[in-house]
Amino acid sequence: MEARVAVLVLLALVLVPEACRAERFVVGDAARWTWGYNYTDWVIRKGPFFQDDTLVFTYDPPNATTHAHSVYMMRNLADYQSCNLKAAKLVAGVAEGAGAGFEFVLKKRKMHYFVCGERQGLHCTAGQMKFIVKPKSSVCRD
Ligand SMILES: *[C@@H]1O[C@H](CO)[C@@H](O)[C@H](O)[C@H]1NC(C)=O
Ligand SMILES: *[C@@H]1O[C@H](CO)[C@@H](O)[C@H](O)[C@H]1NC(C)=O
Ligand SMILES: [Cu+2]
Repeated sequence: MEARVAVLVLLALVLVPEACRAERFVVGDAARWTWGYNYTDWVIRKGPFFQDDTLVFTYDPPNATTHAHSVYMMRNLADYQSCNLKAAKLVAGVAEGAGAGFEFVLKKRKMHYFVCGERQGLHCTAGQMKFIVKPKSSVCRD
């Protein structure tokens, strides 16, 4: 029985092409989620993104020496551009980026306006901690 299951798993791995699996991206790669990194540029280099891909936000919890970061989703482009957090939705709090980080699965094929919400929007305006992702419909990559 065990062997039969193992064969089935192996078969599934062989039959599903590598290119058709959702991927996992650490936002900012080695820079992680931090002040002053150009995430707009990161999105251009890493994209396109597909539905069911996972974005991982990793950042240290705040202490005496490190600044706090967070993840918010803006409601629309205007709020994103002006870094107006009034109607923004909290995605991950200041302590949620610790360790392996916070995972966000791109389930919907809509515009996702991600920003850091710290310092009343200063991390968004001056710190470049913002980016837009619109996942494509298929997880099959070129
Ligand atoms: C960030 O990268 C984008 C895309 O490459 C570029 O248009 C923009 O000018 C950059 N911003 C800064 C502040 O360098
Ligand atoms: C604050 O956090 C950073 C990053 O996790 C760590 O390297 C540093 O030792 C911490 N400092 C204090 C005072 O706990
Ligand atoms: Cu921040």
